[in-house]
Amino acid sequence: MKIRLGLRCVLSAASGIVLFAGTGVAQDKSDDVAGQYIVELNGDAVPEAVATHHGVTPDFVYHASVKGFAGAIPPGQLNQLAKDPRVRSIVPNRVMKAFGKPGSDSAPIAPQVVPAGVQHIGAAPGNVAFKGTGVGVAVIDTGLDFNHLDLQPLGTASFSAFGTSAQDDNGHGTHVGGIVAARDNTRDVVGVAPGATLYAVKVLNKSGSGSDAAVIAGLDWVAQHAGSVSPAIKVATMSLGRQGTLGDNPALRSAIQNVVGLGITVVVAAGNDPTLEVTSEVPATYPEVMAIASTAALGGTSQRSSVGPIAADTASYFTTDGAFSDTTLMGVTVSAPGEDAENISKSGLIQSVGILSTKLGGGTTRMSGTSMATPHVTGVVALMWEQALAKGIALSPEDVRGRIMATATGQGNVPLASPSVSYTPDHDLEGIVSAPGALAP
Ligand SMILES: [Ca+2]
Ligand SMILES: [Ca+2]
Repeated sequence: MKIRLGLRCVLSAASGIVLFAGTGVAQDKSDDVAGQYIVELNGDAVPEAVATHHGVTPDFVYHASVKGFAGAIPPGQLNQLAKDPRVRSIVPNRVMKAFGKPGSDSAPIAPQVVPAGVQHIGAAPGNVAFKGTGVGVAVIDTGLDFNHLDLQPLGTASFSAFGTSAQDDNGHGTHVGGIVAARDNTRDVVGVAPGATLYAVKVLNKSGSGSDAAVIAGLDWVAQHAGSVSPAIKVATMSLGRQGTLGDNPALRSAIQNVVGLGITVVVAAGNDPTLEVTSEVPATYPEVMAIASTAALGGTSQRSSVGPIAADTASYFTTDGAFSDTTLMGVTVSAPGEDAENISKSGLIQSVGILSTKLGGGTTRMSGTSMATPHVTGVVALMWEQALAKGIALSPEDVRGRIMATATGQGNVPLASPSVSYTPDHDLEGIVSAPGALAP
């Protein structure tokens, strides 16, 4: 029997921007960016030539991950473009958002704290033989804080879809980056792969919002630079998305497919709406990516006598999930900690204690979301790549997925079903990502 708890969920800090909070976030046609379209071209077409021919001045031109362009296109030109044999698809540009929620701030920490999520997946310093050294990780997000002392040194190359610096102006990307690779030193926190090098790929703005067109631009930069930067980019992390379907943006799907085709693992947040299946989240539904759901790293507390505390490895009240299909390769690949714990208040509301990671401007802060679960897996992929490079072998994204799924902790038992009334169990108990498991010979 399902335990009924409150529909609303209270965060530890009411201030700040609530990105994709809880349930009922409608993302239908109202998320189209008015008048903007993404045009995908045949592989031999020249995007600039097609745009010029139709009088379009694009905001983005894509060459590396997909051929095409995006920008404002008036209806008349749209009709002409649709008749051009060089055009493969035209879709409206849509809004994409970060999948993280701010929690309470905390002061800079000394000495270094090993966050609960890092410990829980077995990646605490000294527990595994690799640190992700020599592995590049693209953080496709709101940017990274270039001045944060616990992320130094960052990759020397970066990209912003907004024509400015890739310096983080929101904090979400910096938090995600710290979960992947905060340094093993004496300050702040430590990430899953503290030796990995982070590349800032800014596709979300100060509000944590972006678009399909900006995300494709980020993927295009990754495809173009992954092999030429040092260290090379082997994994990309995307704690973002929108509601959608497998086929609603062929250009975005092509861009992901081509990045994955370069041997780069793409790890994507499943989404923060527990009423949705991952098959209705883009890009998490794409078979080429690893979609990550969120669990609590630790057991929580309960102030309500009729309800026990929420145990470790319980599905987060906010997580989108959905069973993995061996035939379609769609669904959640694995779960990972997207919050430290969930506590139940006297009134029966679930309160999330966020993951501790690096804060924009220095120090640490807590955030919750599938945004925070995803970089735990990304860090494990970086560890796996250091191991592979030491052996002189390459890891295909399917190798990575297979090993991570096969070695997850607690398969068949966890995630435990969330007691939140918003959550519907998918009955696929895929387990929690394990760093030692993924690195086992
Ligand atoms: Ca540190
Ligand atoms: Ca599941």
